[in-house]
Amino acid sequence: MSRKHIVAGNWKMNKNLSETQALLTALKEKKNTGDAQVIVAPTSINLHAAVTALNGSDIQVAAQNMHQAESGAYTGEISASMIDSIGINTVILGHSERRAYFHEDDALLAQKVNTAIAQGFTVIFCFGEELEDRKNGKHFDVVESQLKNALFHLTASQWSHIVLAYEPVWAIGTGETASPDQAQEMHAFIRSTVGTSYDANTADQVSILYGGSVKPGNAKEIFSKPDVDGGLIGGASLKADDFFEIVNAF
Ligand code: G2H
Repeated sequence: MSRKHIVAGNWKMNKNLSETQALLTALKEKKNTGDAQVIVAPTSINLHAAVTALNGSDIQVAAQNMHQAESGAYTGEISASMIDSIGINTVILGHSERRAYFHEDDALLAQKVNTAIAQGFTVIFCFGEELEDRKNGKHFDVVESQLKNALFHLTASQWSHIVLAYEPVWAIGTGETASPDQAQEMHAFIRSTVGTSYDANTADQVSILYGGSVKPGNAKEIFSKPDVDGGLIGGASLKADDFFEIVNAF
C-alpha cells in the first residue's frame, strides 16, 4: 500500500500577515521526523505571502476555498487560475463551515471539484455527518450521499486528484473527537464505498484524513488506525509546537 500520509493545517479565518509570517517562520524551523506531507492553508489574502515565506521548505500551501467559475463578476471571490498563478495547486473544498455558513451544497461542490481538477489541482474534499445524523444511525448514509453527489461523477483516473477528509461536524472545534475506533469504522466504510463505485486500486490509493479536534494528545492513536492516512487540523495548527507534534505522530 503506497498511500500518502498528509497532515494539513486549516487556519480558517485566523492570523493576519505578520502573524502568518511568524507562524510560518516557526514551522520552517521544525523537523518532520515522520513521512507525512505537511500542508498549511492560510486565509486567501495571505496565500501569496505564505508561498514566498515557505520557499525552499517541504511544507506546501493550500487554499481554503475557491469559486467554481473561471472568472467573472463574483465580488469577493477567488478563482482556480488566480490560486494557480501564485504557485498553489491544492484547495480545500466542502468544509462544513462552508456548507453551513455559505450554503455550499453537494451540487455546487461537484462544480467546484470539476473546476479544481480542470486546473490540475489536488482537492482536499471535506464531508461528514452532523450529530443528529449519528444519533439517528444515519451517519453512513449521509457520508455516502455526500460522496456520491459531489465526487462519484469523476473518472477513476481523476481520483488521483482527490484527498478525502472525513470531519464529523459534531467534532469540529468542539473539543469532542470521534474515538479512534469510530474514525477507523467510518474510514473503512468510505474506502469500501469508493471501492464499490470504482475499483480496489482507486480505493486503496486515496488518502483519507480525519478532522475534528485533533490535538497532540490524541493524534498518535487516531493515526495508528489502518484507514486513517492523516489529519485536517484546525485549532491545533495555529501553534507550531502543537502542529508539529501532530505531524510527527506518524
Ligand atoms: C475541523 C478541523 C479542521 P478543528 O474543522 O478542519 O478543525 O481541529 O479545530 O476541529
